[in-house]
Amino acid sequence: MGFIVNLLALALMGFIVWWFWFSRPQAKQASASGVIEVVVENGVYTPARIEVPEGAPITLCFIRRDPSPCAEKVLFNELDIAFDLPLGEKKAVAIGPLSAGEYPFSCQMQMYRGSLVVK
Ligand SMILES: [Cu+2]
Repeated sequence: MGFIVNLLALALMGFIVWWFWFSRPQAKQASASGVIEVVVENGVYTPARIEVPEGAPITLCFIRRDPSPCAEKVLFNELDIAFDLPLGEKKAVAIGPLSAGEYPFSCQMQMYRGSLVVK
């Protein structure tokens, strides 16, 4: 009996490790056109980490699926950029070119969080 419990515990641990490993937000690279779609839903930006090459202009295309007011604004504090997201529509925002660095973005309450990484 104890053996089976141990086996179950081991399986559970394996599952948890697997879950944390694979559920980590994947960084997304900009396509050749420089357009990156970002879905705003369930409290997260997807992708939450966007990698772009230094010196290239990019367009972030936000798609807001979350009706809560929390999701309605996007702020790039370091870039002095702020804009509203219409619900259910695409909102394209041209950014850059930027110098290398990390530029966090968020909703006005800092619940949605993302990062634009320029390399
Ligand atoms: Cu918010």
